[in-house]
Amino acid sequence: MKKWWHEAIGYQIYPKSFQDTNGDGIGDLRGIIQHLDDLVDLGINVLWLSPINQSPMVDHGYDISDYYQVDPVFGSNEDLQELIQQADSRGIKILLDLVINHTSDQHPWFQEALSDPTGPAAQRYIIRHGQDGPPNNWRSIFGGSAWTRIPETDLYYLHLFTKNQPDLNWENPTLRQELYGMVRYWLDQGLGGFRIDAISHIKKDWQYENMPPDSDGLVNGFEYFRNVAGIEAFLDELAENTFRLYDSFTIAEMDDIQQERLAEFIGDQGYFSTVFDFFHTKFYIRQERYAKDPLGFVEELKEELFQRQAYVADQGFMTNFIENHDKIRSPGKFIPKAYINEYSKRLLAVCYFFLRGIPVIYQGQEIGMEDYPKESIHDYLDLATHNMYQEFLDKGMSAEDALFWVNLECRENSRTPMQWDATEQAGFTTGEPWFAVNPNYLEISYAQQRKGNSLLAFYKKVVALRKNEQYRETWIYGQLIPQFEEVKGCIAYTRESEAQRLWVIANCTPQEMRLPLSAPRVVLLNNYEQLDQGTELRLRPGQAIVLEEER
Ligand code: TEU
Ligand code: CA
Repeated sequence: MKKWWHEAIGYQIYPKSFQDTNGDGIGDLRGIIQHLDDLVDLGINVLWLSPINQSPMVDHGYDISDYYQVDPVFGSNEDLQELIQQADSRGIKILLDLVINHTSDQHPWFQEALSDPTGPAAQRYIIRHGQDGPPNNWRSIFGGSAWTRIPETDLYYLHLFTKNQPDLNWENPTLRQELYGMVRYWLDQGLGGFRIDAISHIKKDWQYENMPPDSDGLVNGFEYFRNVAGIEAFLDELAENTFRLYDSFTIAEMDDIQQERLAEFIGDQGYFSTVFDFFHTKFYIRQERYAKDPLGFVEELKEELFQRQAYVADQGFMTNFIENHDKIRSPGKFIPKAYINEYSKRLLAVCYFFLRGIPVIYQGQEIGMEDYPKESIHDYLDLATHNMYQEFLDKGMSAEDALFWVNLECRENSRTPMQWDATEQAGFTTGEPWFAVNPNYLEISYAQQRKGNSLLAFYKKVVALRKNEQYRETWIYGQLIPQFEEVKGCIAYTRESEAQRLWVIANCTPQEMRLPLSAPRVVLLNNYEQLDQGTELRLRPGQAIVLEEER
């Protein structure tokens, strides 16, 4: 069945870092409104905002203290209303971030629970007795015990993320209805839908068992709190009471769904429209390995990519992305250091944008923003980052090495302010930015790329080709067939429908690549100016192209 959101081309905004308009150093909703025309220009039609609800910002908004209010730092509920309308009038649907695995510890619900931890209101959270310590040895996803003691009691509450993000008790039917009511409230405001945070964790294995611990006495208990049997009842009820009533578009943050169960999650009657395809998040290019085995990385990635594309094909649509606010920037993640440049950034865009599924761009990706390694751990703000550093130290790493690894892998790399122009603070703010601007804004900025043959211009071409009337049906519904799989360092596939055969070919090696593709084809996209087509196809190092086969 065709759905409106099959045509979605998404863009993620991390509001704190997008555009400040009042000089307080923090991005805001007016800043987003100000740039709507840029987004129209880029060609996107769905805009996902990381959380903007009222929050103490311990996890930058992923800790909500009032689901019904926009945090004053971002603006007002009226500003949001205006954003929704202004976006709508430009053909852009807004997705808010739905954070319902946990709340902030400052949420009145939790404050109520603390004041009477055995009373009925406390049933909204997961509170257990501990004997000489926490109820079990689960480690929080962000490090440390997943339990925190409630002062003056032997009771502990569960938090899979920071201790300021207590997990909600989804077993409580009253709580579930309260959440559904809140979701409907927002859908009534004219949203396109939601990106749904950490939703794979809402069901816990009710036995809360201890498991064999690591050296710190704790254990990663994912099998007890990720996609646990019984979660489907919650998800179905959620969808039935909210999303399905509005034909909304939902992207769930839900990794590790069993392959056989995908249709149940994202099929026609699924709980969500789509889920992010996280398969690539574990891949990071490493210099030492690259030196010994230059193409091993691409080969492994390619194998898994095509396997994923094949198994999802009959079940639904995944959402494809190469960056978000929880990962480092894509150039540092996928490209060997010596080859990070305008060409290779274009190659990344070509490789993922034409896969089967919904493409999403993360703010700054379209201008090629890069990681910003810090000189001191104190320059980082994120709790998860600091916990990561501490865990490295606990494992016996030197402070220098720990910082090296944090710089390589920590999620704050992608949270530096958007680089709009070459003025002070990259045009992000007239004040002091909440998080330091990457000093490379003099070389990499939006203003500089507005004209000419820039990465931004290339992204516009990519989006335009993905939306082009002539090819759109094939990009959305056509089959994906891997090509030249045996050619090392080549990522290539065709997208096929009865009427068309479109080729996407990328030479991910630093050498020329020759491919047996003889008949000339129409070049739809090319990250270089030229293409050598003769009796065979000759790709330059790092060349990536899209061709149409003439039939
Ligand atoms: O991220 C959840 C998160 O940390 C995942 O990467 C996690 O490892 C996965 O769910 C395990 O299956 C989301 C947000 O994107 C992040 O920014 C927040 O900090 C987090 O939830 C807590 O709300
Ligand atoms: Ca501001």
